[in-house]
Amino acid sequence: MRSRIKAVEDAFRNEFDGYLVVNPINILYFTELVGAADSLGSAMLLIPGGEESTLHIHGVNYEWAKTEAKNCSVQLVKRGEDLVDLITEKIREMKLMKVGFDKMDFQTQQKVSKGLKRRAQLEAKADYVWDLRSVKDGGEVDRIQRAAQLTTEGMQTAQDTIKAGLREFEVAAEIEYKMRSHGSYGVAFDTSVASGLCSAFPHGGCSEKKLQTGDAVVVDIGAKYKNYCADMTRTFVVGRPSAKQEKIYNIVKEAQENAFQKIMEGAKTKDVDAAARRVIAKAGLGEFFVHGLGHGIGLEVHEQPSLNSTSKAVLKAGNVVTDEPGVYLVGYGGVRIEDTVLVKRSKGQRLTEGLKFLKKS
Ligand SMILES: [Mn+2]
Repeated sequence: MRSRIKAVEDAFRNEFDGYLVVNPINILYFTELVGAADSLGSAMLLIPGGEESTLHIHGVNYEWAKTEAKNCSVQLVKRGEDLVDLITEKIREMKLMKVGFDKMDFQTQQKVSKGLKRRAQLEAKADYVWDLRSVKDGGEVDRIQRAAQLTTEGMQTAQDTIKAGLREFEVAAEIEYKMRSHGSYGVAFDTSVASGLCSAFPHGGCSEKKLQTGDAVVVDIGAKYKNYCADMTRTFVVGRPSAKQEKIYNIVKEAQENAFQKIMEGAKTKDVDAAARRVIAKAGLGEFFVHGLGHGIGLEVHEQPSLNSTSKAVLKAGNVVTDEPGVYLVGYGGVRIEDTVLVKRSKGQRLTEGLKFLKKS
């Protein structure tokens, strides 16, 4: 398999003679390091087209990176050395004339530009990286699939646990314990167990509120496996759902399925969004579906492509996206159903699945 660094070299070749990766998550992507991006500290990966790439990294992470990083050499940034000066020097030494980068704060950019003394041009351009990251290779799909299985197990626990009198955080604790004890590396985002009126807030969070009979409970969770995330939402009702709850639930379920049927290579993301929106609008609830249908997912919970009414993206085989329509009635309650879906040639494949019905107990 072609390394990710080779792939980005091929992509930037006509525009740049070098590329600087600064965003820590992109560094994890190219070096295939498994670890938390925020513990990576400042590090920079210089990819000079055609020559060996070098990860410049501080002492605290040096030995780890030297052992684990793939596709590049690893160079220690010694105590007292300045990473930015070092990179600038390297660019000059290698006589790179036009260098692209993914993300850099303004001060750093100024410093590099000044150090280059107009001998080389520096330009922000990250599309190459987002495009590459949006199409998952086999190893990435395996990891997301594992994260999705763990997430589905967590959701099963939510369904088994939810009952009147429990607090939202107690349900969250059971879910996280299940995912973690079965192999999750952590949570992809804060576990959300939003009950009653809070279920009408798309990012309802999780509080010390007690679940009450009749509450809708929107559970939005994600496990993480070797850096890769999954994302799943189900809506439960404490006790017997009312006719109105059941009706709204079935509309959202139909919307989610309708969009799912459209997911395949070549589909316009705005058409997939429209397929869900149409069902909800037809039921007269269009104004209460207040967000886009979904988002790409991988090393981050939200990445390319976006699935919404203004998105210009077209699905590619290997994208992994969420399908998550919702209806939110403020002052009443909300329903959202979400799965993580792998895009294939002629269909989508749900990586999270099951539990498609309201809890009745
Ligand atoms: Mn989501």
